[in-house]
Amino acid sequence: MAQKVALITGITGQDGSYLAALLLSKSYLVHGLVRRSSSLSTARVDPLYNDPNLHLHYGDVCDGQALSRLVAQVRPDELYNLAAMSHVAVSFEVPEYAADSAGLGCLRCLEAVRAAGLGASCRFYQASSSEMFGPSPELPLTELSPFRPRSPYACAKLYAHWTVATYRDSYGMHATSGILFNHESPRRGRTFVTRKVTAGVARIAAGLETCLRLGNLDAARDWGHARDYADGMWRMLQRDEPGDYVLATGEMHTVRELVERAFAFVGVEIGWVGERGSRGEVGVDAKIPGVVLVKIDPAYFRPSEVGTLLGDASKAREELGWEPTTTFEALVEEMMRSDMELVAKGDLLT
Ligand code: NDP
Ligand code: GDR
Repeated sequence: MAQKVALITGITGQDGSYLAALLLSKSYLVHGLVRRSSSLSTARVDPLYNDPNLHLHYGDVCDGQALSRLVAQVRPDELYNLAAMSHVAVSFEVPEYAADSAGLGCLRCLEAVRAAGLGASCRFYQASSSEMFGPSPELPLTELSPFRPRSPYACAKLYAHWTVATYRDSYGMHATSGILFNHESPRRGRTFVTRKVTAGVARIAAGLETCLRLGNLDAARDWGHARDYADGMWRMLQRDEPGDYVLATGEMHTVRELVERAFAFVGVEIGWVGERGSRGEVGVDAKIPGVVLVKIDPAYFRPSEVGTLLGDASKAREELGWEPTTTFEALVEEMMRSDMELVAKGDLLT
């Protein structure tokens, strides 16, 4: 059988690195799109660098011409579009760029596939997001739940999501959207709340920092492990029929629980005092006697917030045989362990 060829945009990100490793382990030829920056951005894929089946190319999903050239050159059997400005809070500061990368980026990928004459052969995966649901009165959320996006990021992702459905219906393309709930790992960027907390607590335990500054502690998310979700992406493209699939654990935890669990890992039991972290409340929130460990900082509140997100992945379980394998407790433990090791090696000094 001919070797399968995959192209991953966003290969340098958390998910891209897990997906690349998975596809290489399945003997794919993997091409990755790397956004040029003044400093190296390939740390997450460095361990794969010497694999002869991995090829990295400079490009940008905001540059349609270069993208089209690359797709025509590598002629992928599977294209995974993971590239995006992926930070919800930051999207309020750079809304146009969020729309360009997360929204139009998807359109450019689909057009590049069509322009290369691969519309009938290339299977396409779009990284859709649970943020598209926004605040919802009914939980858990499924593929059929209504969308109420509440951030420039979510609006851009919803544009991409409907574009995928439109190309599927209009041109018969094998175009699939994975509506993924939050997934984390030791490779998560440090400005996302899970990694901010585990890296922060590891630094506090080592005496490198005194206090964590956080926003809405009452926000609740359905947190899974990125490795499981990369496996789900691949499974979606192995189906004969394209479609939409929710990937989620079906369990929801608050940021407060995350903080408590991370501190418990280093043997610190924190008591909560003062204000409870609702919008606009500023002040001391958690401490052990005499030591303030968590402060609520209004800088980390968003202009509009999605308070709770909980998913129902029944369709993925039934049609893809997909199962999340990592519990919230195990996830926090793995991230804490990894950040403690990085601190010990002197790799988390700032
Ligand atoms: P990351 O932020 O870790 O990675 C994003 C990737 O996109 C990076 O490789 C980044 O490059 C790249 N990128 C950003 N802008 C551009 C651009 N203009 N052109 C080319 N590449 C670009 O995100 P994740 O790995 O966590 O997520 C992957 C995708 O899945 C994203 O689209 C995200 O929005 C979506 N998603 C993520 C979820 C999660 O919980 N992790 C849940 C649902 C959806 P660089 O390294 O240079 O910054
Ligand atoms: P999210 O992830 O916005 O869900 O988007 P993030 O970890 O940024 O926030 C989760 C929740 O925690 C609250 N929060 C804080 N968040 C951050 N970043 N920093 C803080 O200090 C803080 N304090 C409280 C947030 O308000 C929020 O409610 C992620 C991204 O990966 C998206 O790309 C993806 O689409 C969605 O998950 C599903």
